[in-house]
Amino acid sequence: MNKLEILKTWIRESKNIVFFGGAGVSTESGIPDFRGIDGLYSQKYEFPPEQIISHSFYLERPDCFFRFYREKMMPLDFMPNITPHKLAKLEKEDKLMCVITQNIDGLHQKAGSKNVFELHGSILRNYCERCKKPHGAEYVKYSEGVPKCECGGTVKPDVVLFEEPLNDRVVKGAISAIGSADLLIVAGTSLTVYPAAGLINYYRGKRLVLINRDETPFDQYADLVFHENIGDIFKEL
Ligand code: CNA
Repeated sequence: MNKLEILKTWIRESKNIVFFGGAGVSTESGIPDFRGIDGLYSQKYEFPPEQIISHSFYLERPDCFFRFYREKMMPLDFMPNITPHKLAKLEKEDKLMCVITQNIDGLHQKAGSKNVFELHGSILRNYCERCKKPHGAEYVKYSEGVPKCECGGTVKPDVVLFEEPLNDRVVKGAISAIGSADLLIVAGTSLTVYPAAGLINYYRGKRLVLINRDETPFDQYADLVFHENIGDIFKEL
């Protein structure tokens, strides 16, 4: 049996599939990743992106943070590609337990997925740091300078910056799902950002599938590895 046939068989035989994804899931919708060849890290900025999107930089240079954030991290008009659509369908068919994503673009929900653990938050949620009032993504995207609430507080995106902890409830939910999965599909992630990448160590099954264009540090632990475009695999499923 070839690798694709094995994956199809595993999906057919599974009842508790968990999908763990990263920025590579959205590149086929036109949203650049960080570490792929066309990713943000290959472009040149005044400061390295990982510095700009850190908590300390947000506090020290909020104007510069929001300039970069609006321009590079707020892809509001993009539509889900085949992978989020197929995952939403698998959830509807009661085969997929949940999607765990490091993405912040909301594409899985746009495709119809209900059970999504967003490890790094979402650009679609924004809260005033002072009065906690929620603000829409458009409000942040189309304001100027540092976005302010009517009360004068800064509107902060509900996105986990470098140096910030992950949401405890989200992490616990993700760990519990991975721990009870009969098939774990990991796709479109360089698996270099922690603690997110470490969560796949909670998988106890024997069907770990990795789909990523580039090699990852976890390839050696996977039971099936595809170094291909995710969409090319998902369109066959
Ligand atoms: P990453 O480190 O940029 O890695 C992405 C990986 O996906 C790379 O190894 C690529 O080779 C691979 N890849 C890209 N496109 C495809 C494709 N079509 N098929 C197969 N493989 C592909 O991204 P990670 O998610 O691992 O890193 C985590 C960061 C990236 C999180 O904090 C995210 O918030 C952040 N991020 C999110 C988005 C988004 O929400 N769409 C975009 C860019 C970065």
